Amino acid sequence: MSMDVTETQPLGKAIKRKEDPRFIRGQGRYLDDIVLPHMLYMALVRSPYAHARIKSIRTEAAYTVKGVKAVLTGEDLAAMNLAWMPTLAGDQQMVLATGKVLFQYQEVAAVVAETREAAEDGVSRVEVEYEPLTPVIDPYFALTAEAPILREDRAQKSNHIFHWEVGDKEGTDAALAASPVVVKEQIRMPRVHPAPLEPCGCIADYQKSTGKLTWYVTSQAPHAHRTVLAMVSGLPEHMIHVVSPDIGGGFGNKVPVYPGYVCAVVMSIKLGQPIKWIETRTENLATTNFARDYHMTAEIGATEDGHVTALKVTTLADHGAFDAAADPSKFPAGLFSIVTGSYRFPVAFAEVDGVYTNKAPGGVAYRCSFRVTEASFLIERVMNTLAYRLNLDPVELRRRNFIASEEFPYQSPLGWTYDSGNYAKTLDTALAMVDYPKLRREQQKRREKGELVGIGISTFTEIVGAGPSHTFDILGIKMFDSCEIRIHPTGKVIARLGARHQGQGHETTFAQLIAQELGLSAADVLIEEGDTDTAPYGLGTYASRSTPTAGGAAALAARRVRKKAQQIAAHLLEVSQEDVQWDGTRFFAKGLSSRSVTMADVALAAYTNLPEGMEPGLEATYYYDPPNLTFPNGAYIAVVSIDRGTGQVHVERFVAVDDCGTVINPMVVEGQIHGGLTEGFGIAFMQEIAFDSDGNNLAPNFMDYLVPTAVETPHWETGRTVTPSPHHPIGAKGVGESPNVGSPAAFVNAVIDALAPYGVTNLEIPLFPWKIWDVLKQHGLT
Ligand code: MCN
Repeated sequence: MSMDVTETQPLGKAIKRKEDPRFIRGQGRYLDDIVLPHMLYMALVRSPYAHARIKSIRTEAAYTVKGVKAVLTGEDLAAMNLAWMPTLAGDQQMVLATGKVLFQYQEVAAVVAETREAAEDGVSRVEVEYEPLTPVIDPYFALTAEAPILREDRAQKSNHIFHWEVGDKEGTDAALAASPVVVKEQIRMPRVHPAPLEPCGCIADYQKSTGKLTWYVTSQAPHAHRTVLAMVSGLPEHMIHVVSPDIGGGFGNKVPVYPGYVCAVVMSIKLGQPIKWIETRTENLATTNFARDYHMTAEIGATEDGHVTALKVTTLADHGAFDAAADPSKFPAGLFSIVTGSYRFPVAFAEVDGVYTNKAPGGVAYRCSFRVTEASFLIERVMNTLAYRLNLDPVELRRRNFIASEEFPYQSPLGWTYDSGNYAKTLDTALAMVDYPKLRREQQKRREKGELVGIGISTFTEIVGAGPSHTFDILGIKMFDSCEIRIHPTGKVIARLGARHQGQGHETTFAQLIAQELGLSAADVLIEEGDTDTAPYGLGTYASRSTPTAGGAAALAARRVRKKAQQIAAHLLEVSQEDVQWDGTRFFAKGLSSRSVTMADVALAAYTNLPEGMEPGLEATYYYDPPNLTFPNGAYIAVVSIDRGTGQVHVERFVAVDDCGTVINPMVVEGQIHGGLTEGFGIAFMQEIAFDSDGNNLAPNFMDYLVPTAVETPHWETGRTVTPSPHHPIGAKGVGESPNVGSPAAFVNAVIDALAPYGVTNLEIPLFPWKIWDVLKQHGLT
């Protein structure tokens, strides 16, 4: 049941989202709604080739189009020393290509005109002469001596980007050699795209008179964008004002800085007019940050009675033409080292090699996850293989290997300290929801009738809240987050955070959190994010970090405000500070509950009636550097049947039990889980950005890249367990990515379970019906 926004003590209540009325009524203010006086429009010339030498670029004809004002090429940028920009992974990316193009749809020139149509017409008149080169599409081939070197700009003459390893290699090899049972599986997570409904874009508005640049941009991380832009452009950072308006979905796609952004800024400075650039759907799908493209091999050692002894993982990561993955700098493979998952592996080793190919750059985002989705998919899939090998129920295998609740904080062999969890309880809750023994009996009966029915389990551990400054930074910037709270004289509150929501409901949930700490209702608290001139510095919203980092800052900023409020309350109650008590909604004199003041009373006094010598006002800012990440987890069960006639998989049931610690708003959390499960369903069954041998992107539109709609999406059944994070100020863990991280393996394990009696133990996603149909045919099941 949803509650009203005026409820006091709102933490944990299903309060309706404050932002929804404006979105539902079409009153959101998105980038394309912003129209500035004298605004011009930009469109980009893009390469039709995946790999080609640029012989010449002729721009004259573009100027013959009515309304075209200017054309920018890589040579122009090179003359300004702006030909290259740093990526968040610390690589360099060409802003506009010079010399060579390295992926299909790469940015080659920018055309600015009075209308979008004229800009696009201008684009069609720019003449680029290319000499096609052999594209490198297969990442394994890219590492061979026969492969051409793609990045001629780099000192290192190889397509190899990085090698990263973690854990005890010798110990793992020895443990595997000594293990009575070893299973080995190759698992690929193909390239996918987060496909937000609103593509990326910006308006650069440079005012010559003041020298100030206002940059409206679809940004999940406005402060980081400001800093990167300052680094790239040389503009002083305080003269850049980034405004991230309402965002129509981000899912990690709006974390990086894209070449079009830099071109728009350069053009605005050059022409002294605002420049709007918004991608087309194809530009978004074909050039902006994709995710996955991990080619993984895992070996698990175990005893005959099903206790795991070691895990070894080898991975090739295809990063495309430029390493633009938004991974924290100490972790070129993101948080992949969570790959030991929920299980007590005595020893483990993981290594990842990054490689360049002629594909669009990127490599991390899709409900972000910083490679946790890849890691969870791998371990949950290979644990399934181990269960078949041992002839053990996958539930039983998991039970035998779970980290026990009393073992937390748990030190994983790959370096993480898991904060808290009760995996057995979470799994038991999910099993009870499906009545597992009954479900297995029914499966048996249906199998006997010739039906292909499968049950898939995934009991994953997430790692979220990239923040602790001793461990995390992006381009050297520490990943703390922040909140500033001001209480006005009438007791109304404005709170600004360094996070930037894109649909996650922060206007409601952070209002609830702050209201709870201040004894107010969520209606009394206005949340503002996304404006760098007003919000304190923060690293933004991705990696489910807002609750663990900005949420921690919000709670602690509120407590800081309350501390001052207590001093003012003592003055109003005419008692000493030690004799003031707080009961959650008011301050009262110890032992005298009839003498009390509310936060609103205190707020008025903060501006009108202060104790002698006290600074007026009631506000505080907190920069929260969390001591650790948070480790949400869940148990997911999928039940599927396969149509023998078509290969179509029908998801009959899906039960998701999540533990994200203390819940701020159960309705918002449920919404996050529904959204993430739907994306996980898309990854398992519908989506792949594939390339042909010439490097042509085969899915640069919604005809070929499928996003689940209400028609395909299964019905989700959700449940919850709560194990608070011991180090977070309110015990909350992040949740946004969990369903996307945990669900793909449950789906695939269920399909494999349906086919396991016929000897199938591995299938490569996405499980398109035609792929399943081929498998059915091979096994005589059609
Ligand atoms: N929440 C809560 N109690 C908890 C944990 C979270 O009530 N214990 C609430 C939060 O307060 C917040 C929401 O759930 O309102 C998600 O919180 P959190 O897990 O902290 O994640 P973020 O806010 O940092 O969002 C990031 C995450 C990621 S990484 C992507 S990508 C993503 C996502 O969330 N992109 C989204 N969810 C999305 N949802 C929408 N609608 N659009 C996107 O682009």
